[in-house]
Order: sequence, then C-alpha cells, then structure tokens
Amino acid sequence: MLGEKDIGKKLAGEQAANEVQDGMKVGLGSGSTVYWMVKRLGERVQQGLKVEGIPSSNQTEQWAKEFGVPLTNFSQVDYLDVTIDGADEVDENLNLIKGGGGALFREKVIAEAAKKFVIIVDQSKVVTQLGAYPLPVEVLPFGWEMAAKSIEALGCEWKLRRRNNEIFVTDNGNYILDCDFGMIPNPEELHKQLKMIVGVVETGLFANMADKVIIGGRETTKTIEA
Ligand code: ABF
Repeated sequence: MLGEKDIGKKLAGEQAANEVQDGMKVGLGSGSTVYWMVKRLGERVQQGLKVEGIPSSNQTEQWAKEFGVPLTNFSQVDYLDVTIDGADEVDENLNLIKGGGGALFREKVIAEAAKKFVIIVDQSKVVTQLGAYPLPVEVLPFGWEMAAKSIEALGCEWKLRRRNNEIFVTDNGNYILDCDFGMIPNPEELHKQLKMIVGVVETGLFANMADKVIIGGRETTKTIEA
C-alpha cells in the first residue's frame, strides 16, 4: 500500500514519462521519484517508444537496465532533449536543492546538457524559500577539511556525510558535506560563492535551471512552468 508521498511521486514520475516523445534523448535523474519515471518509461519502450537515456547515478543505471530503457552516453550525443529529475526542495521561483541522494554532480551535468529540465516531486518538497533542507556540497577528498573551513566561513554548520558509519563516497569518488545555512534568500549568489572555494566540486543549488515542475498529489498532479 503506497503512502500519500509515494502516490505523489508515482503520479509525477509517470506523467513526466508519458510526456517523453519518440526519438528523444533523456537525462535520467536519481531518487525514488525518478524510480517511477524510469519504470513508466520502460513500459512505454515495451510499447514501441524509441528513447535513449543517460543515467545520473549507478542506481538509476540499474533501474534503466531492469526496466528496459536503452542507455547512451555523452560520446554519442551532443545534447539531451529533456532531463527529468527529483529534488529535495523546490521554491516558488523553481530554484532547487538537490543532492540528498548524493548524485548532485552528475545530476547537474545532465541538467545542463538538456534543452528542457523537468523536476518531479511530491507536494512535501515545495517550499517558499530554500534552506530547511541542509545543502549538499560535493568536495574532493584531498583537503576536504580546508574546503569545509571556507564553507563554514560563509555561515553554515556542516556535517561530513556518512552511511553505515563510513564516510559516504559519491559515484565520482568524492565526499559530501551537508551544510545548514538556514534559509537561503539568494540561491544563485550562495552557489557562486561556494563554487569559488578550492576543493568544492559542485553544490546542490540548482538556481534558475528548472523549466517545469510536476507536483504529485494524492490523486492528481499540478504543473508549474518557469
Ligand atoms: C534526486 O532526487 C536528488 O537530487 C534528490 O535528493 C532526490 C529526491 O529524492 P526523492 O525523489 O527520493 O524524494 O535527484
């Protein structure tokens, strides 16, 4: 029995998959909402849809193989027609916090490569201002402690992400600092400040990038266009 959030994720993911057109190259995001999108896309491939996807994580790659979504890579395509991905927070200007799943770097690569960037979330992700969710920042392992000091100086409390008591290592071999800046009134500015820090690979702030957000509710979805 799916809970209300999962129903919303499923509805949003399936709608996004249903909007994919024949022949498209699709960026496949990460997370449990994307699971439903990839599953539905696989069903449509079985019905004859011609698509190829580039996954943003090893987990998404596994789902694509499980559900039969053909895969490609950036040596084969010059761009993506659309990237479909989840988020941890979406504000009223469609700015995002992403990276709760640790895939933010590749997620940003496929988002930047796409003509259209579509976000799929359940209602609980929609906020008036970003920041209640600690901002994931991907850092190189070498000298991460120095990067953390510079990040802290921007006004946050950070935690080195761990999983099962081990340091969490991203698909790219990097670490994640979860940074509590409090509310973030200017996501683009904070992102730029963070990217200036030596050792910061990427941030989970996706400012002014999303073109559309599909919000799944209990029975229907709501769509917001940029
Ligand atoms: C992914 O979607 C991550 O950036 C983000 O953490 C996740 C949201 O997770 P879920 O869809 O499982 O709620 O793109």
